[in-house]
Amino acid sequence: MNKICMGIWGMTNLRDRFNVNGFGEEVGVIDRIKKVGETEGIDGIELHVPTEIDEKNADEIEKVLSDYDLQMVQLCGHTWTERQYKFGALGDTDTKVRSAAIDRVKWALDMGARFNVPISVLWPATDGNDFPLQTDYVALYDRYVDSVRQILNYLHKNDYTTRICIEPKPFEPRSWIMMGTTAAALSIVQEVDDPNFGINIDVGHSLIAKENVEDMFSLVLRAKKLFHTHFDDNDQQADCDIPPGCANFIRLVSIIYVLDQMAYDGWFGLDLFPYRDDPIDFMKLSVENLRLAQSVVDLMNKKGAKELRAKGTDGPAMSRLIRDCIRQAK
Ligand SMILES: [Mn+2]
Repeated sequence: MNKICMGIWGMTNLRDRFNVNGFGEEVGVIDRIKKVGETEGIDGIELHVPTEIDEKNADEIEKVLSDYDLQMVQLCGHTWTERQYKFGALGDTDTKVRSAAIDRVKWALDMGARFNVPISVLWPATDGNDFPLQTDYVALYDRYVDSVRQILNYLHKNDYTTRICIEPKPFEPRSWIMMGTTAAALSIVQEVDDPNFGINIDVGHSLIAKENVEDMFSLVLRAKKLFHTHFDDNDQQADCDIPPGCANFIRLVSIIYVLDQMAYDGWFGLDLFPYRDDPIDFMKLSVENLRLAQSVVDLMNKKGAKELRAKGTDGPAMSRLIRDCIRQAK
């Protein structure tokens, strides 16, 4: 069964642009990891260099991970939380900024090697545009791909086994973020064509891009490039990061169905932002919904879902099957 891990960035006082002080209390990194460890059904964490881990607290983090039998699943170089990354990072026009971003990702790989981290995400948060024609996207892609190649050369030179994933998102913080759709990210991944370079689909990002999520999962899985997942849900208006299955449970079932069909054996990551709620409750609800969706899919497999899908002509029958399996699943 796929293991579940939690991104610890959402487990502290969260701010939005209308309340820059947040509605909660600050929680330190070690205490956040302990909360993950105390939550049944979660076996790993995701975090960022250097905002959540650096050389100063790495020993302490190593100890607490060991105490709670947690794995560090994803370690991301933070390339959007500082002034220098205002207009971009791996694709920035300023070579100094671009070098700093490349070094930041290398730092995440070095730190990750110590923890045997399987995944490192690249999110091009500030590489994009706000104004029409502000950004030369042709040149931006050239610079971004060059940065990725430098990072992959470093990875192979050091014999690191970490797999790097682009996580596409269409907008926020910029009005538009480069390669903001799943297929756009896949086109860059296929251009670079490296065994350690693939995709992390964040369900919420795909939803705000108004994508057909089951199509996108199928596309990336078919290309053997789905290295990681971020689960969360929203109503396709904003990336509000509520637990998976809360806005649309049938959609969660359809994602899990495709993952099962293609024998995805990676992690189910949780990228949640409980602005007004308890992070532990968000994690529990996520585990419940993911496991329920998996039970529904198991039942669907037993009741002939594959045969129903084969011709693509049985929409109402499939809808009844999903409904009945949700009723019966435990
Ligand atoms: Mn995410």
